Order: sequence, then structure tokens, then C-alpha cells
Amino acid sequence: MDKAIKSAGTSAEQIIEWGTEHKIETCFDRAEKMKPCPIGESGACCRVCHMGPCRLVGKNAEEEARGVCGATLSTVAARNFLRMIAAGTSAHSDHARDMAMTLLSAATGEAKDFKITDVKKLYRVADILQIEFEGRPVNDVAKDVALKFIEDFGRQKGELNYIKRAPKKTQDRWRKWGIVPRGIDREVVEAMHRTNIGVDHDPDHLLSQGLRVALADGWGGCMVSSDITDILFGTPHPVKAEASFGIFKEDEVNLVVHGHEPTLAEIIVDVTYDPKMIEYAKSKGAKGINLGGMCCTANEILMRHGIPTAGGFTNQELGVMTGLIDALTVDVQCIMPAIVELSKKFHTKIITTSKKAMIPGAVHVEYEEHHAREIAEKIVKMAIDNFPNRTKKGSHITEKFPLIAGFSHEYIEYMQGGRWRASFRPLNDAIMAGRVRGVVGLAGCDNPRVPSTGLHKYLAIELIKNDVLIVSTGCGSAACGTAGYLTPEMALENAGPGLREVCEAIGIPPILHLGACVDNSRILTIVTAMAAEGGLSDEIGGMPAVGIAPEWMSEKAIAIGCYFAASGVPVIFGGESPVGASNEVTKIMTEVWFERFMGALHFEPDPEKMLAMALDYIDKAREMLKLRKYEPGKFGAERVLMDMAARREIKGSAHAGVGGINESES
Ligand code: NFS
Repeated sequence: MDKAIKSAGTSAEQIIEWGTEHKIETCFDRAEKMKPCPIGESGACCRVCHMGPCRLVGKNAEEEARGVCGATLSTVAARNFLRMIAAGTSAHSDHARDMAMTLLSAATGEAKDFKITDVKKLYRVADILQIEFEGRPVNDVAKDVALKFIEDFGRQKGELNYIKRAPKKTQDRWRKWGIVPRGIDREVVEAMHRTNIGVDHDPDHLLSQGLRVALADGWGGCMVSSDITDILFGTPHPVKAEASFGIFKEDEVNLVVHGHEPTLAEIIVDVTYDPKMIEYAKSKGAKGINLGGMCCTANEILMRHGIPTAGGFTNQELGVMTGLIDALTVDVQCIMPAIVELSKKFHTKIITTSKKAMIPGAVHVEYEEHHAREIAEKIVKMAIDNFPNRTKKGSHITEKFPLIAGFSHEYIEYMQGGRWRASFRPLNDAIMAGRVRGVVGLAGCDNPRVPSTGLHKYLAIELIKNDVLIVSTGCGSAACGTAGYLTPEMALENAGPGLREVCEAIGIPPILHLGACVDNSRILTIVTAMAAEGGLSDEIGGMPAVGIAPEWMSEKAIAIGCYFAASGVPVIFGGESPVGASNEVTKIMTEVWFERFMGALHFEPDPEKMLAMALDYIDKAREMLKLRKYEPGKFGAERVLMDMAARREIKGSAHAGVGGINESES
């Protein structure tokens, strides 16, 4: 990987160069100027009270350094880390709370622009929550489901509803180590309490609360959010779309939705198809209205409507610099305030829409679910009205790639056996036979501190070459999408022979786009289903599966990494460790967590080492499960050429269609 480049996206890099020529500063320049403080970066700076900030540094800092109150380095590092998890969890969960409120308002008829779209999913969820659904009006069921979800936020005692969705053995581990979350809000508040000056000082105890908060995020906030979004807007199934800056059109009104929430964006999608609006756009000289997305809001409408994406986190300023965006609406999370200043150099209007998030200098059009359509129309109209102000200024870079997105748990199950035989059997069998070596969740942010999206791209190619199936979410998906990696052809060109065979048989790309960052919860339900299917591990821990967030930057990513670790998945994050100053804390998060939960959280900046570590975890899990040893090149084309027996075997298996990969090798 070329370390001199700022972004590994070819058109992104061209826009950055255009910006340098025109003296326009972006996060890439600011990242160069603003070096991270090494004390804070490694978790050694304590600023929880005003006797400090205390910096616990020095040769024997771990043994000798103390804050004014006497706090040790491991206490400080663990406390800082727990606060990161709490912040990340609060972001996902607050999003989930709003989704639950919208579901409730839709069910009671107060939010007239929303309705229950996926009744089947509603019933499935009702069933899990033990809510009677047969013979009842759909909206009554939806109301009960919404209320049950809302209970999860404020519950003071007991267990989160969705904890029981995990494999029994996984739940047992959580109970044994006392990390089953009660209510989501309660766990976040308790984390903030415990990390106050003078409360909890035991690093292991603090980090256990970290896992409890993280589980409230994964099996609470994120999972609740994904489920409600499916109920309201439909469970995703594969759709074709496009990615990168070429999605903007020179002759149409370009409106972009950026952030994380799908509600307003869904209504905007609808409004952009309204013939009256299209007529209005034409009256302003445009040929039509072109809607695009950025970051996770993009992923939400990409996988449900095929709306194209301009990419992930580091592409937001670059998108404005194309000069082609007439209006950019933002809701919450991962929005760089820099886009407002930047937009003044172009004609782009930045519109903030959330009650919770304002940026000085932006236009604020507040979203309110009871008047969703009215607000969406206002925003689309603002974009149209701004079209005549477009100038020639901008990089006008156009390059785009086709992609397939929208692999939900339900669809993955369906694609492996059709409507009547839907199951995870073929995937489990392919793993058992060694055609698929293992599964990696490639997720998390993209980051200007490394050649942005470059680590995702490197790992994606190397993993599929090694017959590892990738499930991707969030900006990990955006990185793969803007590189042209999310197509079935990718399997033919780059996947190892075993994985290629499986992808060809089912007709899927080797990298499955599972959705937004909250949809990491879909990975939890997939591994749970794999555990239930049998033949691999009977809990999440011990599966040949690893999570990687090579370019993470957000506290939300930390919360996600921790819920995977607590659930039993070894996780590898890129960059310097935010607890690197403390060996004790590092040891707890790697060795101790692995002993207790079969998951771990590592930080490793070197992408080659990340890859080696992931493959090592996968191979060790295969060994523990006594699965056939993975042999590179054993399956696929090489075998077809060998002899008739091999040909017959291939004919009877992979090429016989979806059911074919059912037959495990013996
Ligand atoms: Ni998730 Fe990172 Fe942000 Fe979404 Fe992208 S940066 S942790 S993927 S947009 S949340």
C-alpha cells in the first residue's frame, strides 16, 4: 500500500489533489497538522476531575505514576476506555430510541407518513418478544412491540429483552461473569457514575462494566434499531446500485443525505420520485432530481432502494468539493462541522435536520416525525431552488462503480435454500469442508490518519484470496463499494478457489454488504444462526469468525468492538491502542476476555499483522472444532482439472446450484 497517498480511493485522491491546487483544506491536511497527543492517545491522561488533567507518564508509569487522587495508570486507562464505550453506546441507542418512538407513532397513527411495511418481520420480532400477534390488527401488534422496546431503555432490573436471542451457552458466560445488561440507559449512566472521580478503581471491574454497556449496545440499541428499520421500511434484499463521486449528475439536482438516521431519508426518497417535484426541478433548468447518500444514512437507503452512495466518512468534504451538490442534509453522527465552512466556497447548502445537532452557519430545517413529508418536500425544494446557483467551480470528478448491497440475515438464509429450505446449512457445510476458511466482519470507519479506505481494500482482497467470506457494514462497505469490490465478478477475479466456488454456486459477491453500522447486529444474528445450525461451535465463541475495524476512529466503533468481544468474537482494530499505556488493561482485553468469553479486542496498526492475526484466529478455531484443516487451493478450478472423480464431485456439489454446497466433503 502506498503510504504517501491520502486516500486509496482513486477519485478521492484526485479531488484531494484538486483541493491542494486550489488551497482548500480538508481533514487530510488537518490530520497532518494536528498530530495526536501521545499521552491521551494511549489512555494515560486523566481529566475526570479538575485537580488534573493528570498525565501518568514516565519510565515505570504503570507501577509508579499516580494521579493527584492516587489513581493508577491502569485505572485511568480503563476508566477512559469505559467512557468511550458509554459514549458510543449512547449514540446507537439514542438512534434506536427514536426509531422505537417512530414505530409507536406509526402504530398509533400519529405519524401519518409512516406505516408498517414488513408485517412478517413485525411478527417475527413480536414472537421473540412473546407478544401475541395472530388474529390481531397489525398496528396493535406494532404498538406493543414499540412499547416493549421502549421498556428496554429505562429498565432498572432484570435483563434486556434481546439477550435471549443469543445462543444459550453465550448467555451462560454472560451470566457467569455478571455482564448481562439491565436497561440500556441504566448501564450508560452507571458507567458514567463509576468513572467519576473516586468511585470504581479496579480496572477489571471497570472493563466488565464496559462489556455490559457494550452488550446493551449490540443486543439492545443496534439490534432494536435494525429490526425497527426493517419493520418500517422493509427487510433488505440484494439491490444493484452505484458508488463513488460519479453518482452526482451534471444536469440534475443533486441532493445528498448524510448521517445515520433512516426516517427522514426514507421520506425524501419518496418525494424525489414525485412528478410534481420533478416538474419543479425541470422548471429550474434541471433534467431531474438525483438523490445520493453518504455514510450510514446512505447505507440505509442504498440497501432498501438502491440509492447510490458517494462513500463514507472521509468522502464528505470531497463530495462538496466536486461542486455538484446542491443541498446536503445531515442528521446525527459522523458529520464533520468543517463541511459548513467548506460549503461557502461552493454553492452547496448544508441543512441540519435533527433537534439534537446544529452547526453554526448551516440552515436548520428541523425534522419532526408528525410532519415528515412536509419537511422532506421543503428540503427537496431547497435543493431544487439552489440548482441555478451552481457554478463551474469544483473538481467535477466523475468515477463510479457498480455494486450489490442489501444482504440481511433473512436474505442470507433464503439464498441458501429458497423459501422452503432457508437455512445456514450450506454455509456451515462449506466452512466445515474448508471451502470457506472462515468469516470476517470488515467494518468501522475510514480514517484520514492512514491512506483512507486503503486498509479496508487491502484486507478485503487478501481475505477473500484466502477463502475468507467477508460481511461488511458501515464505512467498511462504503470503502469496498467505492473500490468496485461489491460485485459477484470480484469472486471470479480475486477470491480463492473454494470461496469462488461457493459464491458462484449461490450467485453472491465474496463481500456481502450488510448495511449501516447499527446493522453490525445482523452479524450477531447470523453467527447465532450458524451456532444453532450445528456442525460448528454451539455458541458464538469458538466460531472461525473474526471482526476487523482497520480504520476506526469513532467511540461507536469501540462500543461495537466490545460487544463482539463479549459475544465471543476476536476483534482486531487498527491504529494505536487507546489503552496502550497500560499492560494490565491490554492483558484484560485480550487474554482475560478470551478466557471468559472467547472474544478479545486487539489494537494493531500494521495491516499485514492484522491479516495474519485474523487468519491465525480462524485456523485455531477450526482446529479447536476439529474441522478439516484448511488447505489453500484445494477446491475449485484446480480440482476440476485433476480427474473424473473430482469433476463428478464438483458437478454434484457446487455447480448443482444452491443446495449443492450442502454436501460436505467426507
Ligand atoms: Ni460506523 Fe464510523 Fe460513522 Fe457510520 Fe462511518 S465512520 S463507527 S460506519 S458513518 S458510524
